[in-house]
Amino acid sequence: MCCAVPVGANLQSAATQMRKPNVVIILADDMGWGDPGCYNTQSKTPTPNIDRLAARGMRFTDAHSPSAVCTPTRYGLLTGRYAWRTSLKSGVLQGYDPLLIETGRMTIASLLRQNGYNTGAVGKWHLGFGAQKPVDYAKPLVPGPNAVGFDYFFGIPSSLDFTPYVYVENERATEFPGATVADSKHQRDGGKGFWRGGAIAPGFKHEETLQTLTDKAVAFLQRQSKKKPFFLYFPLSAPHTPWMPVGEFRGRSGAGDYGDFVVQTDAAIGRVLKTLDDTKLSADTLIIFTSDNGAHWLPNEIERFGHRANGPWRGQKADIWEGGHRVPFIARWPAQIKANSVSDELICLTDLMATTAAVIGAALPENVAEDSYDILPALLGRKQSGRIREAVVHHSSDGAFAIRQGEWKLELCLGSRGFSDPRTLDPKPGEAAGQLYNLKDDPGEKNNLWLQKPEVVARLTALLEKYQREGRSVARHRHASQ
Ligand SMILES: [Ca+2]
Repeated sequence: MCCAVPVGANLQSAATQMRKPNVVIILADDMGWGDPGCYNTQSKTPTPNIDRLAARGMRFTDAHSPSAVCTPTRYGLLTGRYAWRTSLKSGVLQGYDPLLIETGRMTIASLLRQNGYNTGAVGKWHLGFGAQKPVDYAKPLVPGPNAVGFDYFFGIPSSLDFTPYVYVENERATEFPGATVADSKHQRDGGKGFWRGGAIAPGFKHEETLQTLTDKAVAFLQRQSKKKPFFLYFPLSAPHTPWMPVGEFRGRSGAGDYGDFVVQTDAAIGRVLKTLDDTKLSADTLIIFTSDNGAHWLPNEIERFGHRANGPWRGQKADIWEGGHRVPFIARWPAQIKANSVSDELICLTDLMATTAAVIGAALPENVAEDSYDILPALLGRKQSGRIREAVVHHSSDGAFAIRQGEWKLELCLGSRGFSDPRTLDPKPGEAAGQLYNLKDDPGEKNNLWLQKPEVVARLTALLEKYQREGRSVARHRHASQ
């Protein structure tokens, strides 16, 4: 019932007739499906700017990050390929790890650069620098973002609670991380944040990072003009820990430091939107807002604040359950995407690569973007005979797999295999060896049908194994037909 729908000739000609739009991708770090008010009317974290984006664009309810944690999602977003196909089979990179993206592999940035765009990345990189471990921050950080398609880069190496704490501009640390900061106490409330101890640049202040990165993103936009299209990839450092809302944002939510930091994150997004308005670039810009995985929000915090950061979904960041990888996803493109629209299309952040190619009318070579489906038909509200994606593969922080097709979700594990309890369970003889849920009837993933539906288990297992074996989930002829 779910089959790939090739992009038709009509759509392609429509895409090529459009002026090449600017493309801005804003990737929140650990913001949950239930944080933005436009997704959750009971949210305790006011997000007027994200809500405004949704009111003027399309909001997807069934969008997924390819992984439930940072690094693999970023790899998948930029390359259109699942990161579990690389050497990274679980977890994330550390701050001294080499570049994960293979130099020579096409990314959204290199695709757009080849097609005449100015390309910039500002924010949390978390994809490594250089060719060997450990990275030496006294030397040029080559290869890095510039080597995989970005004309300009400014940002931090990895998460804001991972060492080293330093800014990198293009291929250099702006200040050598020669000082040391002590491990902070693990604070989930009280305004002091959390980070691991270690190397820090003398002038680096955690609480200023979101502001600094936003200043740089705004400056990049102010350097652009209507003469040449641009691409800005803006992976925010927030609302990931350390939760350190500043000044006017303190006390603005009903969900403690985390909620206040979500409000501050929303305001940073608002500054980007305002800059596009002020520079008269909004009308020609496709903006995507999404998040790299679910919120790191614990059951006792749901109870304490009455705020469901991951909405109705089970679990949280890192989990194989929906709370790990179902994320907010909003697209705004004036005159192309219908305002205040909602789509229930099943999509994955790996789809941004093929979609971007379709938007600019570029054909992708066969050997790139192996897990990327063109969702432009959904964005443009075109009627389709079936779903765009055949299926989506999910991946937990410790490397467990799940596959989703239509209403069925098969998880080849017991437990969350992420942060939620129980994390892992050993199968017992005669009992289910994994989890199978019907998300239509059971969106909360409570009723395991593994034993009752062996034919569905077998079918989805075979499909996942085919995707793993073949090195791709998009048919080989697919990109060439675009
Ligand atoms: Ca993250």
